[in-house]
Amino acid sequence: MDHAGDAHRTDLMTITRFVLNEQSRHPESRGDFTILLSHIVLGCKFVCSAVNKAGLAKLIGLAGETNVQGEEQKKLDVLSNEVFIKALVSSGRTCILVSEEDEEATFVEPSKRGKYSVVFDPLDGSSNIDCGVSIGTIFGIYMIKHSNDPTLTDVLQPGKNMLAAGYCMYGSSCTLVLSTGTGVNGFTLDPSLGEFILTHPDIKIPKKGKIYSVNEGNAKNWDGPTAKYVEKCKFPKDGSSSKSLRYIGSMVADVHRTLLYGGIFLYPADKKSPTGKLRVLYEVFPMSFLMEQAGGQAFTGKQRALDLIPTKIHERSPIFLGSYDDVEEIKALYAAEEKKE
Ligand code: AFP
Repeated sequence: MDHAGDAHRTDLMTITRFVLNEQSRHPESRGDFTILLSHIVLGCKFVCSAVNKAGLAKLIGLAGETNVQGEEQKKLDVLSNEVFIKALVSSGRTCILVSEEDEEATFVEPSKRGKYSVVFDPLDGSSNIDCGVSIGTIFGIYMIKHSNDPTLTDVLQPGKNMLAAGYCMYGSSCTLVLSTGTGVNGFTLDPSLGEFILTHPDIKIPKKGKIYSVNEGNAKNWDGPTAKYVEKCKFPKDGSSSKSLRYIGSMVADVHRTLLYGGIFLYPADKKSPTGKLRVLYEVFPMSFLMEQAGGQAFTGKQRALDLIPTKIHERSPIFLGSYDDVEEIKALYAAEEKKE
């Protein structure tokens, strides 16, 4: 009998237990972060269940359409947003919420306010919903300075000031990847227990990868360094093998693969979108935070991504993130271009 294996199967490290363990290393902590996280986890479980039932329940489709009972249907991304906003407000630990779905930030009413602000995309990759491809929730958490007088400047902070970041991927399994600033850990939802269990402890991204991930359909509009980099991936001149291309078009899924297998994910600026497509606060920052915590890098084409100071809540930025050595290469190409100018 494999007693060691048994111990592993019976001594389950749930995400709550994991965060409580981390909290015990900070004697001054009063459990607020654990409470906030448990509300984020609740939102993820709800969205996971809704995504799994979407085809059956006809939750997909256009917001505003009516179902057979004559009730107005909500699109999954609209529904997910409502669930997260309500869960975060009711945690009593948040002050400002920025969601991809809402044009304006939500300022929590004073009686329910706490010291954290959460920036999030409740359902990223939503154009993939109708064909059942992996999608996800992305979030980042900041501590605010004055909870009695919160302002937008509390969230317009560089990503390096985040306390924690993570994503939940709704795919063949439901996986939550989290960093509280001391490495990256992955938890998989056990549907029979309804608990996220630690399955990927201390994730480290390979130093160099064999995969590049980019929407090549935009190639005609790329700038010089991006075009040169992708050319190098396909036709390396140093005798190394070409890299494989993998692109899902759902950032959570593309970044998750990059984190586990190594390689690089690119969403560059191009002539049509000079600031790229992805949003700084709830796409670029959380994913860059996780990459750095896993030993990789994240670069905007000009600077370290986490040093960027956003001026608007829905600001966009180009992003190159992944294995340390692969990002080093693209940084060198941008540095060479800058020297020429
Ligand atoms: P949608 O939410 O519109 O599907 O966009 C997804 C996304 O924001 C991100 O998850 C992808 O990495 C990226 O856009 C894909 O963009 P392209 O379709 O332009 O490649």
